Order: sequence, then C-alpha cells, then structure tokens
Amino acid sequence: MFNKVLIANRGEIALRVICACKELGIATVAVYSEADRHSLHVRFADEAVCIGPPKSYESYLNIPSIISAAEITNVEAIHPGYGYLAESPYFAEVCETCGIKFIGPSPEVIALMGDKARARETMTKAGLPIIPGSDLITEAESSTALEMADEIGYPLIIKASAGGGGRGMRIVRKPEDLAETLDMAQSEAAGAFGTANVYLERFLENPRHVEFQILGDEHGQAVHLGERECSIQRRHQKLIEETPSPLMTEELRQELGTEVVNAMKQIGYQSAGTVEFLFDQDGEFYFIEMNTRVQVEHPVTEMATGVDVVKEQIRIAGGEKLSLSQEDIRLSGHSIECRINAENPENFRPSPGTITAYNSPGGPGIRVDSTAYQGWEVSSHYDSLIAKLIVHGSDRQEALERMGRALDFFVIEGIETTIPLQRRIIRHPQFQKGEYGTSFLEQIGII
Ligand code: MV4
Repeated sequence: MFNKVLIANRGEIALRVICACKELGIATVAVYSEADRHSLHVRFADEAVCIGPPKSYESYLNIPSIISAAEITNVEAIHPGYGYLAESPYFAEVCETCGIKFIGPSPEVIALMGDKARARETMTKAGLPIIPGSDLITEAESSTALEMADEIGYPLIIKASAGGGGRGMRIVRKPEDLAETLDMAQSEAAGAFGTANVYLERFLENPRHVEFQILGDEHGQAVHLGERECSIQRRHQKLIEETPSPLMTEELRQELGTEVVNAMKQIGYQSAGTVEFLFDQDGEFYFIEMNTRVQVEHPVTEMATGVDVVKEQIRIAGGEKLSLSQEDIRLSGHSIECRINAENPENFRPSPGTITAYNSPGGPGIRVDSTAYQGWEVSSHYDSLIAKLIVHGSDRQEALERMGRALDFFVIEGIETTIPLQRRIIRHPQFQKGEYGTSFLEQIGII
C-alpha cells in the first residue's frame, strides 16, 4: 500500500479522502490555493502545500504546480477527487510519466468514457442497451444527420460528444428545426470543448436518472454496489439522491447489475466508477454515460452497503484485489443525500460570504460530509457545494423522517443555502411517494 498520497482537490471531498487515507495508515498531503489557507482539508492533512492564487486554473487545475507539490513531498500517488482534474486523461498521463500513481482508471479509459459517442459504442458492444440514436457525427458529416434523424424519429436530442453531465445538449422536436439546431449545437460544442463532434439520441420525456456504482480491480474482478436515484436535479446539478431507487425491484437490480458488471469486466475497468442510465416511462432502461471518478453522491451507497468506496478505490490503485465478492454486498435499509449549496434557494444564485453561525445535525443514521464551520468564508471562486447531509434509515419512511428533521436542525447563518428548498421537496407528497422523474422540480414549480 502507498505510504503517502497527495489530494489534488479541496473542500469536502479532500477531507473525505484524508479520512480514508488515515484509516488505511497512509500519510496525506493537501494542496490549497491562497483563498483556502484556512480550510479544514489543510488543517487535517499531515502536510500542506500552497499551489497558487485563488483562481482554479492557477491552482487546482494547475498541473505543473500540483506535480511539483507531489515531487517535493515525495508522494507515491495522487487522488484527484471529483471535478477539476479527476477526468483529465492528460493529467492521468502526466502522473504516470512522473512515476506517480493516479488513483483512477488508465488515461485511455478516461479518454474513452470522456468521449460520449465512443462510450455509447463501447457499452453497446459490451452488452448494455443504449437509446436509439446515431454514431458520432463530425462537422463534415452534418448532411448525414438529416437521414439519421428520420430513422431515429422525433423528438430527438443532440449531444456534444465531449460534453456529458448535460453540457452541450439541444432538443429537436420537428424535422424542420434539425439543420439549424445542429448548426448551433456544433458551434457551441466547438467553442466549449474544442470539437464540433455530436451524436443524436431519441429524446425521452421526463425519464428517471438512475446510476450504478461499480468497483473493478486490475485482477479482472468487478462488483456493483447497487443503484442511486438521481432524478432530482436543476440545470444538471443534482440536489437530492437516494438508494435504493423507489422504482427498482430486486429482479431488475440483479439483471441490470449483472449486465453492468459484465460490461466492466469486458472493458477491464479498474477503479471506482459510475454507469448512468435513463429509465423511460415504459420501464425500459438505457445506458447514457459512464463517470470514471468517485462521485459527489457516493456516500448514499456507503451508508446502504457499509462499503467504503474511497478506501476501495485507493486499495485498487495500490494493486490489491477487491476485498468483496458480489454475494458479500447487500443494500440494507434506505439512504438519502441532500447537497447543501451556498445559493439563494429561489434563484439559485451563488451566496458567498462568511458563515456566522453553524450547527450540523447529528443523531442516529446522520452523516455530514463538509468543511464548513463558524467563521469560514465561502469563496466565490469555487463550486457552491458546502455540505452533504446523508441519512440512513431502516426503510424509506424512516430515512425521510430523519432527513426532514436533520434539515430542520441544520443551522447555517450569514449566507443563503438550499436547505429551505430541500425541506419542501423532502416533505412533498409526490416525493414522499417516490413518484418523480427528472422534470419533478419543474412540475411542482420550483424551477
Ligand atoms: C437525455 C434526456 C432525454 N433523452 N437523453 C443527460 C445528462 C443528464 N444530466 C441529463 N441528460 C438527459 N439526457 C435522452 N436521450 C434527458 C436528459 C435530462 C435533461 C435534458 C434536457 C434538459 C434537462 C434535463 C434534465 C434531466 C435529464
């Protein structure tokens, strides 16, 4: 196992990785920007190195700075967390070149899954169902798109191949609109991602977004840790996640879980990862994307399975065999997460500033992953996620009650947060019944 790991991230996920390293007996190095001197990940790591000014591209995205910090402190591995450099094949390759283990899959697999059209092709070959759609459409092939679209049918959605997570998507409802919308989508994609490549898919109305957590090792083994329901989102930012998904049955979980694990074995996937599906109104499921990082919402899976996803990810990177077989893994009870963002709950504008009062809830089945404290300044330079509130109960009803109460007892003053909104959603009759898709927040007038 590694002796020392550098965490190339900030905030709650940096602290989460530090916890995992401590439990594995691994020394930790934090990196921080000038805006994060007083952050908890800096306080609780064994060593800390300042890597640059507040702006992300000068610090947390600054590869030479991060590699220098890793070399000065003599670490054996780098954990990238999520966001920032976590899905940069280039960064993973630089680490490899410098003899530092990147805690994640290979640069080739990151690149493969980062290209959503190639990921679609790969996963369909590996046996997963995909939404009827097209292959990759390059800028030169625009004219073929019109024929493909007629075959796929309307409404359809144009997706940027280098996008993902909802970035660079356009819905087309009538054939007359295709040429113009394709043009816009291609130039948008070129501007945002440096490539005009797109692909088409049949557009599903109000689908549910369900994802499987998986772990694969370098010895050819893979397991799944069940699913997470992630349909409560706004502008592709998830607000609430839960496991099990209210629509999942044990039969479907086994069927889909087995297909996912077989696909992971076929591509030789190593590390923690997430395979995302859309479920349509008829109960059909389709692969859409794979994420090659540890995700924000991994704690709901940890609470329901007892498996420490981050520790497993580090062990796998250290060359160990998976310590679990599929039969060892059981989903027990129910778990829900609320992402607490420093935002105005009505217009979702960021609400940076100093936290003047802070009390995090506790009690049975409550977990808070956060670096917030009284006196901490929420910087405008970074993502607005300041805490994750995760609850576990013996069933969904108990988990809902615990989440409602924990949200009521969560005191954060001096800035605005999404807590009032999440209180409303958790107690909404339709949410309580588990009857919601990706259009839920629009349907109930929240966005
Ligand atoms: C879709 C879809 C409907 N049909 N794909 C993909 C990434 C995820 N964050 C959103 N994605 C979607 N992909 C097909 N074929 C619906 C969504 C979707 C969505 C799309 C446009 C605007 C808002 C949305 C909210 C949730 C899901």
